[in-house]
Amino acid sequence: MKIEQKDKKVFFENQGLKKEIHPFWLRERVNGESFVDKKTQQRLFDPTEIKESIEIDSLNLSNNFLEVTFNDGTYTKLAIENILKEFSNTNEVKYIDKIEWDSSLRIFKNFEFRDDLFEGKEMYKALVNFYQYGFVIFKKVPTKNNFIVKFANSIGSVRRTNFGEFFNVKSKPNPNDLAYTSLSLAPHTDNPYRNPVPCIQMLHCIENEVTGGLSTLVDGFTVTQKLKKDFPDFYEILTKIKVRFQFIDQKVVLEDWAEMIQLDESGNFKQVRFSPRLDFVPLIDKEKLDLYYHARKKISELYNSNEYKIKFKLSPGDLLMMDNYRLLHGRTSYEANEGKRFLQGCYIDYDSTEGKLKFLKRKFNF
Ligand SMILES: O=C(O)CCC(=O)C(=O)O
Ligand SMILES: [Fe+2]
Repeated sequence: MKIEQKDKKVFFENQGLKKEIHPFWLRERVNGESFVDKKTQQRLFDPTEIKESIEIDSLNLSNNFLEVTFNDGTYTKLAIENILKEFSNTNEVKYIDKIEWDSSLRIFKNFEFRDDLFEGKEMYKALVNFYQYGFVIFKKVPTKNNFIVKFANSIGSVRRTNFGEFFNVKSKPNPNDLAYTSLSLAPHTDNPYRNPVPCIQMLHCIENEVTGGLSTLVDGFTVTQKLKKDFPDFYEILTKIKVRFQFIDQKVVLEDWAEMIQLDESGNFKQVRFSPRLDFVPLIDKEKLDLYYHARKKISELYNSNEYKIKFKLSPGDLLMMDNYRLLHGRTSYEANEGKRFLQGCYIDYDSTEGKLKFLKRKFNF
């Protein structure tokens, strides 16, 4: 890709294709001190007030910069690199390739907590790890005073729900969710009934004295790729039918309709939802339902099979951060009389991790 100029016009060339850049587009990017606030990098002018007949009066193109004077008298010097960056218009985290994994995943790098973790290079590496594998584990995270909230707010902002800012995962009387029992939990994604679904879940282990109660994780991305390859009809129907997910509590009824495998506008993986205690397929044709039920059974078998599941024990101080759009999580059962098992959980959204990652990338010039 490169930038060229001819007859007071600016062009960008990409793979042999040359196109003119709209002068208005360049005028909007005028970046002198009186046009853009240095601190916030926000515009000090309203681009909707620029006259539509804007044209270029003079141009100077060097290796790194484009200097433009417009017919309304404004002048700007733009970095070529910044212009080219806007052409691809892709989110930086999309460049981090997902690494598919299954039960053979053995070594995963852990990141140790320290007071300056959130501003340092280790956090950048941890976030890259998170985007590659869909999860990351932090060690030795302080366990007093609901530290998870501070932790989450140091990456971004806690996403509060009707469960509160955070929730205590322990076996309790009259639970409103099976998470608050000592029963095993099959692989599931959290809160598929919310709109939007919380993007990222954190689970922080405070105490874990029981022999069971192992944590389980499954890569929904790996499993859906497998389904797509081996059972295309099942994949197809699960990406098409919008299922109703519901959660009914004392003071709230939460419902949302969505596909079990949701694709983005280019047909690529976006999100999985799976929580077979909370899903209700609409009343559609019997033949379609027949296929749907077979497909759901197959994906459930894959999610639950030992081929894709990793199992590990969280120790006090361990904080697991996982992508709730990509991974499924669960736990094995435990005997509550044996000792204490206490985790604290909360959610954050992608703007938190993306915002932090981009900030650190710029800070360290990665
Ligand atoms: O107890 C656990 O390890 C996980 C519980 C759970 O699924 C949750 O809190 O979302
Ligand atoms: Fe859960």
